[in-house]
Amino acid sequence: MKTIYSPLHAGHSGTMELVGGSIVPGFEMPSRAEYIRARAESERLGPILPPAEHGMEAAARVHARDYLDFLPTVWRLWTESGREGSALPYTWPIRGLRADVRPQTIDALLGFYSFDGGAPFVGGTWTAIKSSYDVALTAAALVQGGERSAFALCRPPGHHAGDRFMGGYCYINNAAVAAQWYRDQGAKRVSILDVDYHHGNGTQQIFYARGDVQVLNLHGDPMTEYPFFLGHADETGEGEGAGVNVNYPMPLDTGWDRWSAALEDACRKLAAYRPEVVVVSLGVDTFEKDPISKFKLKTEDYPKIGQRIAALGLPTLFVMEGGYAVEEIGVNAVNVLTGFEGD
Ligand code: Q9C
Ligand code: ZN
Repeated sequence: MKTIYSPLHAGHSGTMELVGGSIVPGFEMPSRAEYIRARAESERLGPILPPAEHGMEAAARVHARDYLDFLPTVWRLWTESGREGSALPYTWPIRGLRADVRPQTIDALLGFYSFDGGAPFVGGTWTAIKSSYDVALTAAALVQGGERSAFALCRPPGHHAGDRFMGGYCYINNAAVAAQWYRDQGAKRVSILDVDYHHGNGTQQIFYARGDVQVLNLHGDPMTEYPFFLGHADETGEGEGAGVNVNYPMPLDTGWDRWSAALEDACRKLAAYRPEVVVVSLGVDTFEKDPISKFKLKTEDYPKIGQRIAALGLPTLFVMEGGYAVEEIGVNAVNVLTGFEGD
């Protein structure tokens, strides 16, 4: 399997985030992608290739233009207003406030275009976001071109980003962009299987009323786990998308037995949908030693995830999402991919 990787992710570094009342160094750090790249290399997963540059048209198929236009301007607006450190929002237009009026100053715009304070900007952030998007589309094209699978080593991740908002370390929803791109290339139906520990609220929001992109999510129960406000089992889609969104919220301490039963059910629903291509939102923050998550998957479980997905017998694009046990992230992520390939 080919891996698409860009070193430009590394400029998105030194971010800070709010955890339990303290501002601390961001868990979503550059070494994550480097551990994965190194492991793909040492396991001889396949060639590691750079992305081709893409225009923003494919992003505009799932994100609002005004949101996409805002992202490259954030750091300039932030520094022009005399700030240092990570650009972060602190006010959001929730229930009872006006979300229909676009404000004019950077602090307000950051809140207007986000759902939490978990998507910081530093000087290299936009370049990293753009490289991650290019990685996703370049890998997507390999599968479109006839390869059975490809690995988009995306950083930053994407599945929390919705049509007009960032959050949870995510800015452009790489998996959603790729799924839409397959549709635009002629695929009649596409499935997104999200195995990240956190619910992919952005992906669900983007496709919720659509019947042409199935979204299946396995994740920590939002009653007690981030992102808290989406991901319940009764969210099954609406309109044309009725029945095409499937959530598997699971309790803390979920291990392989329960998690793999959910994966089995998801894979059956996926097969019944008969997609032409599968996009896997590949998070490995389900790992027992993940510092911000509460599932109990073990390193030896990850190849079994890949094997089950391979058994679907469908062209498959893997898009990297979360995973914060940095030293083990490479082994766990690549285990899914080698499991898929059957070695
Ligand atoms: N600031 C992904 O795995 N944690 N995102 C919030 C308090 C947010 C995870 C902690 C976790 C986001 C792609
Ligand atoms: Zn996650």
